[in-house]
Amino acid sequence: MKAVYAKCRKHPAAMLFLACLLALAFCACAVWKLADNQKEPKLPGSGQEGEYSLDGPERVQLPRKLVKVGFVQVGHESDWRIAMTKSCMEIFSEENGYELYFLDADNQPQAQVEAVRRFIREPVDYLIIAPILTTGWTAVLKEAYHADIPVILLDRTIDCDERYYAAWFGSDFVQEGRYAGQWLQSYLNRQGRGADDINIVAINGTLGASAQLGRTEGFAEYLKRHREWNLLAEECGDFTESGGRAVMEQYLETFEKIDVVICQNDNEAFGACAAMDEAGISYGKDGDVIVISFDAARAGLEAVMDGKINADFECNPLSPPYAARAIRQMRAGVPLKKKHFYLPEDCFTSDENPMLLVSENGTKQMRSVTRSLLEERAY
Ligand code: GYE
Repeated sequence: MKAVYAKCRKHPAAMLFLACLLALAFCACAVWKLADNQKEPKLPGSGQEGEYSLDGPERVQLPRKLVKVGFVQVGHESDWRIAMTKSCMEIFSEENGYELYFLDADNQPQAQVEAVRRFIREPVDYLIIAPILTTGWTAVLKEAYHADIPVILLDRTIDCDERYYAAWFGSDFVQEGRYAGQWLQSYLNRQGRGADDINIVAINGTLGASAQLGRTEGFAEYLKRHREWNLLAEECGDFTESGGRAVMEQYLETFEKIDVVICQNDNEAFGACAAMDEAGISYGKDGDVIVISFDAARAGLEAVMDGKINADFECNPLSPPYAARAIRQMRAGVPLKKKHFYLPEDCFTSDENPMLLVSENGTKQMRSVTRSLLEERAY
C-alpha cells in the first residue's frame, strides 16, 4: 500500500483514482456493517414470510444523523415485558443509528399519553407504543398524525382509526385463548373426564388490555361449548406474580374443589403455584389442579418442563426488531405491505404426547420442552 501511495504521489490523476477506490471500499464496508448489525427479521405477512427479503430495494445506508425514536412501554410487570424491553434496547441502539427516548409507564395509562405528548414536542422522528389499554388513544394519536410523526404499535391493540398509525406487530390473543380451550377439551377427553363437571378459576391480566380481552374471549368460546365446565370466578391479577398469588389465595379459601386454573400470563401462574404450594395443594402434570398459562417466556417454559404448568401458549415479545425494520422501510420510501402483522408463536405442554391443535389457519403441533429447546430460545 505504501509503495502504491508513493507512486501515485507523482501522478495526480492516479492519486485521484486511488482516492476513489478507497471511498468505494469504505462505502462497501458501511453497507456490510449495516446488514450485519441490524439483525432485523423478515416481516411476516400471514405466513408469507419470504415476502420481505432483506435483499430488496429497501436496503438503505445508515443515516449520518441518528434517528430519534420515542418508545412508550407498558411497565415491567412480567418476564415477558422485560424480554421486550431488552429487545428494544438492543435494536434501537446508537450503534444501529438510533437515539432512543424510552418511557416505562409502570402500568399507568395516563403516563403513556403524557409521554407521547412529550415525545411529539421533542420532536422524535418515530413513535413506538406498547399500549396498556385499548382505550384513550384517539386524541393523542391524532396529534402525532398532524405533527407528521409515524406511530408503530407493538403488542396490544387499540381502539382507534387505523389511519392514525402506520403498523402494528403483535399476537392473536383471541386465538391464544382458543388454543387454551381446545387443549383443555382434548386433555380432559384423554383423561376420560370429558363428561365430568370441571371447576375452573381464571386469573385475568390487566382489565381492558387487549391481551386480557382477547384471551378471555377465545377461551369463552370453549366455555360456551361445555356446559359441564363451570367458571367459578375470574379476578384480575394484573399480569403480575403478586397479583396471581393474591387472587389464587382468595380462590383457595373460597372454593372447595378447583380442577383448573387459567392464568393469563406466566408470572400470574408462578404466583398461583406459590399459593397452591403454601396451601398444600398439588398441581400440574401429576397433580390435582391443571395449570394453563400464556407467554411461554423462559421461566414459564422451565415450569412446563418441570411439569408445574400443563400447557403454555406462547406470546412472542420480540416485536421491536420488526418495528426497526418498518422504520427502515419507511425511511427508504418503501410502503409497508400490511398494517397488521402477527409474530410467529408456538404452544408448549408437559404432556407426554403433545397434541395437534387446529385453527382457521391450519394446524399447530404442540411441543414438549427440553433443555436443548430452552438453550436455543432467545428469551
Ligand atoms: O402476556 C404479559 C405482559 O401484552 C401480551 O403483557 C402482553 C402481556 C403478556 O405483561 O406477560
